[in-house]
Amino acid sequence: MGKASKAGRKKRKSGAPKWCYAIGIGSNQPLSRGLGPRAIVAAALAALDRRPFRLVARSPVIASRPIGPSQRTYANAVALIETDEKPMEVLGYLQMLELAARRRRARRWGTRTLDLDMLLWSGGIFVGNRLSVPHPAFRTRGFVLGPLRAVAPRWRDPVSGLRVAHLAAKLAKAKPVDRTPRPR
Ligand code: A4P
Ligand code: MG
Repeated sequence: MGKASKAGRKKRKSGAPKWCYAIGIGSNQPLSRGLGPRAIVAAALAALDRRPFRLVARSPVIASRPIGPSQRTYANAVALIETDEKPMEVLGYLQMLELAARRRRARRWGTRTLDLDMLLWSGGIFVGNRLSVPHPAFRTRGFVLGPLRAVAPRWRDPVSGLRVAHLAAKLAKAKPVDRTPRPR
């Protein structure tokens, strides 16, 4: 972002939100006939701009090839949000939004109407029973790093010490052929 890492590091003005989070959004199953994955991602971006969140940046919505057992193309995006809420509280809100999208946790990496992952937090590292931030897999996924680079290229991963743009370049180098289909 520049923006988010600055938001994370800058001194807090009174009244300014405490924390900045990068949220990964994914969908590869329609909710209904008129509400497909792209529309679900757009609705999630709108929901992430409601209290207690403020949306500070959003990436373009991309179409990406599924990783894992599911066959359907995903719509993916990344949102930067500001809030006073701490990581466990934010996880609670994210899971409420997933539930509202009628997500059923059937199998790991299965088809899903809406998946919201906490990728990065301006507070650095968080490890709990039900939550690990940074998201353990974010460094190895093009569908995360591409959109994340669009909104937060300079945000430094607190684990590797590398900036998002660097992680994205490393991943692209490791996988020189981009097989991600173009957005429809
Ligand atoms: N949890 C721990 N850390 C986090 C975190 N940083 N953010 C816990 C969110 N949740 C976190 O997640 C299982 C549990 O992880 C949660 O209850 C929470 O307490 P889940 O969303 O129910 O399960 P999942 O999403 O099936 O598993 P997982 O391992 O989170 O999968 P991912 O990493 O979300 O991957 N291919 C494409 N192209 N695009 C995608 O978006 N997504 C997945 C799912 C697979 N393939 C994909 C995509
Ligand atoms: Mg998930």
